[in-house]
Amino acid sequence: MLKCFIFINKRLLDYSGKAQAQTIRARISKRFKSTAVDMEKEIKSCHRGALIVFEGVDRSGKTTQCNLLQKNLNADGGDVQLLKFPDRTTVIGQMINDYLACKKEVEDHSIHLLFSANRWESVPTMLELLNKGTTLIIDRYAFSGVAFTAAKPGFKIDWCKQPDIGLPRPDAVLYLTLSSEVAAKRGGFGIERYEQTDFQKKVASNFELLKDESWQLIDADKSVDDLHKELKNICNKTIEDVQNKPILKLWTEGEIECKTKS
Ligand code: T5A
Repeated sequence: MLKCFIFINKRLLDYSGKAQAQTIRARISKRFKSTAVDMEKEIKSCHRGALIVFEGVDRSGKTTQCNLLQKNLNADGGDVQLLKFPDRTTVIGQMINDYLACKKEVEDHSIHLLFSANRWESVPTMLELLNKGTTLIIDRYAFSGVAFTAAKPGFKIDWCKQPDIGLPRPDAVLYLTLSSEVAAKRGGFGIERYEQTDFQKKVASNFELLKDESWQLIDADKSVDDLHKELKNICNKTIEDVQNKPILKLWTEGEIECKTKS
């Protein structure tokens, strides 16, 4: 395209001085410019979105920050969607909600598998969005699943990981740290099933065992705005870094097959 443009432009030199040549040159430049913009758009649409997970103990501010990021990254021209696990809108999610709100008892192994099933039922949508370039900000993921169940008596980390093996692997896990004492002072603590300080301490020590190279520990004991600025920078960098990388599988080797667009 560029060569063609230079060639035509050279030929137009023969007409130098003629108003007609100026008009033709302007038309070609305009056409070339719009093609370049289209090409840029096409290249961008081939980039995949990033999968960014927020984890942390209860009340560390995950939901507050995820909402702000979705709003402000989109306001800057990004393509960002928010997911939250458990997703309480599905049939499985409603069973989990009743359990968390202490309205129903569910056997501990069963509830663990339901939390995992609630993630797997979102995977087709997640992959479709990632492959079309949408970045996903996820409020809790498989790490919560493991850290919370393994805090119950008789559960081992390794058993707890099994049902989530092979989920899309996050490009970044942003783990918000907050002492359980500060968390307990924040609004609403103690309403749901797992919100007791001793249990949360066990959960926090389990999260420590799940850290890998994709994790970044962020001190969440700061103002909402300061924390947001820090997280937004990390998200922008992650989106940039992973756009041409494959989507990997969680806790196992291999890539997730990318279904190319028609
Ligand atoms: N669970 C989850 C499992 O057992 N297995 C699993 O597989 C999964 C996925 C529900 C429970 O399910 C368990 C873990 C949980 O116990 P949830 O729906 O994420 O998980 O729980 P929520 O109650 O929605 O969220 P959290 O309790 O985790 O709170 P967040 O999202 O960390 O905090 P947020 O943003 O809601 O803020 C809490 C309070 O603090 C204030 C807010 O205004 C709010 O009042 N706040 C701040 N205050 C001061 N400074 C800041 N920087 C603040 N940021 C927020």
